[in-house]
Parts: sequence; C-alpha cells; structure tokens
Amino acid sequence: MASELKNLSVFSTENLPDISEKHFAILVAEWNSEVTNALFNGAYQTLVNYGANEEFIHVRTVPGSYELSFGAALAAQASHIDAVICLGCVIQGETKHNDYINHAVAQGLTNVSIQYNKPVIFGVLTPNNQQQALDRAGGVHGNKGDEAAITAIKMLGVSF
Ligand code: DLZ
Repeated sequence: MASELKNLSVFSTENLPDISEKHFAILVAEWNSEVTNALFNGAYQTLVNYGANEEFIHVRTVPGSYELSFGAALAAQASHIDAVICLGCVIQGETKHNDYINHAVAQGLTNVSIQYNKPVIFGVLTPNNQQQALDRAGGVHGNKGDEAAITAIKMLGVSF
C-alpha cells in the first residue's frame, strides 16, 4: 500500500475518475463578486476540461458565504447531484464577523457532506485583504476554484 502512495500529491491529476455522467452543483456567493466570479470561472472550466458534461453542471448563486451551507444542503439532497462545490470569499474586516462566517460555513459544509454522503467542497477564500483574494482567484497563487473542482472530481473516485 505504501508504494502506491509514493507520488501522492494534492496537485496530481493522474487517474481521475470518469465524470462524463456526473452531475455537479456549483454554488457561488455574491459577496466579493469579482473574486467569486473568478473562482467560478476556474471551477467551471476545470470541470469541463476534465470531462464534465456542461448540461450536468448546475449553477446557483447565494447572497453571502454564510448562505452556502443552506444552498449546499438543497443541492446535496437532490438525488441527481453527485458533488457540490461551494465558492465564496470572506475578507477579514474590522470586527470578528468574518470569523463567525468562516467557522459557520466550514462546519455547515462538513455537516451537509456527512448528512447526505456526498462530496461538498469548501472553496471559500479567507484572506486578510482583497489583494490576497485576487492572488488566489486567478492571480499569482493560481485559482482555488480550479482546485475546488479537482477536489470534487477526486472525491468522486473515492470508494470502499
Ligand atoms: C455580512 C458579511 C460580511 C461583513 N462580509 C462578508 C464577506 O466578506 N464575504 C461573504 O461572502 N459574505 C459576507 N457577509 C455576508 C454573510 O455571508 C451573509 O450573507 C449575511 O450575514 C446574511 O446571512
């Protein structure tokens, strides 16, 4: 078993499962839309690049990242949805509001994933400022939307 994990990397895209018949829900928060639109474009294009049928990619927006949990629950309970990708950006402010949102969303998405037994991907940026967010939404640090899509695809290949 250990030898099978020799080249393990989160960025590896070898041996991904066939996703041509899989249905994906993508939920996008409207807050910080310049960032979340870029995350969405990355996630959507990555799914298509790796074989998803565009007709099977179901996109919805929610007002803020806090609402991603409820949106994810709606998506996950739909029998035809195989994986849910949640995209948001919560920028640190002058108060602790961001902390409350981040923790609520992280916990909420975990709960949805376990309750519905489906991959629910946490594609929420939690930067200190707008520039850090843009750097991770198609900027110098890549696009976390792409990574969220790859993560969803990989999770569809996990079974026992
Ligand atoms: C209220 C709020 C604040 C201050 N900041 C953000 C943010 O940076 N990113 C984000 O996605 N949403 C933010 N929100 C909105 C909350 O997510 C939520 O929509 C509201 O609290 C209503 O439930």
